[in-house]
Amino acid sequence: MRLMQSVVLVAAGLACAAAALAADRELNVYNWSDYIGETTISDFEAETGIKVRYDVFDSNDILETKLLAGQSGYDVVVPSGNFLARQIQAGAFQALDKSKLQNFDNLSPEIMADVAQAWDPDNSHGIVYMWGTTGIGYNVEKIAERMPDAPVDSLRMLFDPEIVSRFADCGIHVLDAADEVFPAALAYIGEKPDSKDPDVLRKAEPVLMAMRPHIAKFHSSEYINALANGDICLAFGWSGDVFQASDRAVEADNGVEVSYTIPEEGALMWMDMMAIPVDAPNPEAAHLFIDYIMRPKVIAEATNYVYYANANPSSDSMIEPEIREDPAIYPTPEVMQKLYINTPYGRSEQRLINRIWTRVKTGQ
Ligand code: SPD
Repeated sequence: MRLMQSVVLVAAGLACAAAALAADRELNVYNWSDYIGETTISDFEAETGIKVRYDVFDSNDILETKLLAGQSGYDVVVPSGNFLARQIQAGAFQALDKSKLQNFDNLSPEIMADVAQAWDPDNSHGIVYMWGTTGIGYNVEKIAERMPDAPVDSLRMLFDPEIVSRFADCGIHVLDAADEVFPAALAYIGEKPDSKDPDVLRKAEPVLMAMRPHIAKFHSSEYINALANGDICLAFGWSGDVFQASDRAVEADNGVEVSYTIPEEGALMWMDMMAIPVDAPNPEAAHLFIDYIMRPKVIAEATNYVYYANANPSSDSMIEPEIREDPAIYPTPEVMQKLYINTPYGRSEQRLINRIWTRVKTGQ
């Protein structure tokens, strides 16, 4: 009997050890959709023997809800800088162990200094994954048919009711991202895009309400295929996603031409940051993965696939020239002048924004 008990205990112990070992060889990544190289994950798995569970989201709000509830089960997540900043404050992340990030020095010191100033003091919790702008994606032919002199590089395309109404019949999508649409509406009326003044924030509501009747959908990822297939003609969306739409249309050889512009009134420049949740099951593998992503070849392949800029200048020579030299992807200093960043809203400003945004989306 005693021998039997010992055998059972040993077997249970072995099962636990095996489970722990398996967990050690697993990594849970939560990233934006359409935002990774074609073989990035499989290459990492082949090199390290670590199995990756890779899930995707298309909204900072969704990621934040999971993170702040705790026990998300993720080892690496990728919030944008403004969300990272308040999630650091909320204690959602563990400090990075830089001794495990040998490739940290590949990152642009200028960009990391900007990140430290805006969102992550000392760069202690986040590593830039990729970055881009929020602007205007459009179907060249359908827009020209409806308005030959359409101001395609202006926010008037969305916020001037006379203009946006002309495109309602061919379909318009707008990001479901209040933290990006509010600043754009404020930039349009000449206010500071990142204003936190409630009186200024309230001025966005009539601008957004005037656009509302002409919008088919507020959604943050469907517009890629919708633009590519010619199902919509205008989107307020993310730079690389619009370029992917253009690429998909070319691949499909369907005669759809998609283009992207940075509005002359200004555009949001955002950065998405890799970070490790405080309760990550496998922080060791998380550091390995983040370090892997910072390799010049790995991040260059990702940039070449998804058309988003990265913060790793040592990857530049491996980036397709048509991408590296496109000022809508890697903005020139002149274009940079037009870009702004956003910082987190405080609790009461966020409540105000949420209330207005719900009214805008429901049209009430
Ligand atoms: N399809 C990938 C899109 C990545 C967009 N991140 C944008 C965050 C802007 N705050």
